[in-house]
Amino acid sequence: MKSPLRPLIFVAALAAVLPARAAQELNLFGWSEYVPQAVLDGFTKETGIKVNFETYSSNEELLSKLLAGGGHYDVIQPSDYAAEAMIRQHLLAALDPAKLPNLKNLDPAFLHRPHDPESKYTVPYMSGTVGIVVNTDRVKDPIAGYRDVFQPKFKNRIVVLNDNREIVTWALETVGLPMNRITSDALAKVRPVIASWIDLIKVFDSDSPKTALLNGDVDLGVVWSGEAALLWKENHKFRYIIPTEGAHQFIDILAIPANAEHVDAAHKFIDYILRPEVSVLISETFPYTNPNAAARKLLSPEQLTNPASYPPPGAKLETFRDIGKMASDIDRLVTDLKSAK
Ligand code: SPD
Repeated sequence: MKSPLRPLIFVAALAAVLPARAAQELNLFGWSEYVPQAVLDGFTKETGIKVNFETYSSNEELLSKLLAGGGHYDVIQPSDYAAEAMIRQHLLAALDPAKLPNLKNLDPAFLHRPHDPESKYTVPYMSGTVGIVVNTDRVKDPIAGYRDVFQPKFKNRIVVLNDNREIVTWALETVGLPMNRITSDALAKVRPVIASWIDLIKVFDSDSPKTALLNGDVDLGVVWSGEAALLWKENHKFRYIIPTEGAHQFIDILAIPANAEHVDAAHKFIDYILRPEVSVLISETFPYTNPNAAARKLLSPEQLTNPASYPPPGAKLETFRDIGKMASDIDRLVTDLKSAK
């Protein structure tokens, strides 16, 4: 005979399993071409936590989605300056170091940086630079800086990142203005420079700018260092150059949004990424500068001497800072100029 308590027992049992099941997911919002699928699969296999992965191609895309309240993410991957803006706007949760024992693997040089002076909200993922790539089979002129790239003779032979802050920064560097103290006067000064560049560019691509170079669609580019490192691995004819005017160095980080639902799973994921063997897997697929000292010890001499992954000491590099409302002025400027092309 059926027990009258049976439905109640069923409901109680269901309630007991539901919270556990809810925690078996992690919503990750990260850069495209940056997190190997093998890393996500390895994490799921070990923890049983399913990773729902969405990607973006710029910090501005990430910020606008978060500010519009779209998407509920547990781990995000902004760059240093975007994380700084998020901390200022109370959009990030403080991390629990007790849940991140692998923090010890990080090179201290990547911690306590201006975007997060106490390293309270962010963990470095990878670092890199933005520089020039030249197909030396096709371009025989000496190329040292932005002025050498953006010449009328290279019209329709250039790929650049589809990133407004980057483009404006190269123009500021070219005219000798600072990349972080941006004024309306500075933007007015670089406007004609950028307009003339836009006329020369064939491809805007932040996801995979290497593709146009590999296909032979273009011969020069201004790209992320990790993309240049992959080109170098493919063929040493693709030379990476830190522009003489100076270059942007970025630290992309992992962080937990203040409204994250799966905070425990998020810590587990970040700690998994900090394991040396997992970090090495990331470097093998996307060879940026690895901030994990324990992982770096496992990299091959070939990886460590890739000139794009590890730029020469003494290169003139600077990181971006949060520039507040000037960010929208930059967006407007480049968007206007592009639409006038
Ligand atoms: N495909 C991964 C690219 C990561 C670039 N992050 C740096 C952005 C700085 N504006």
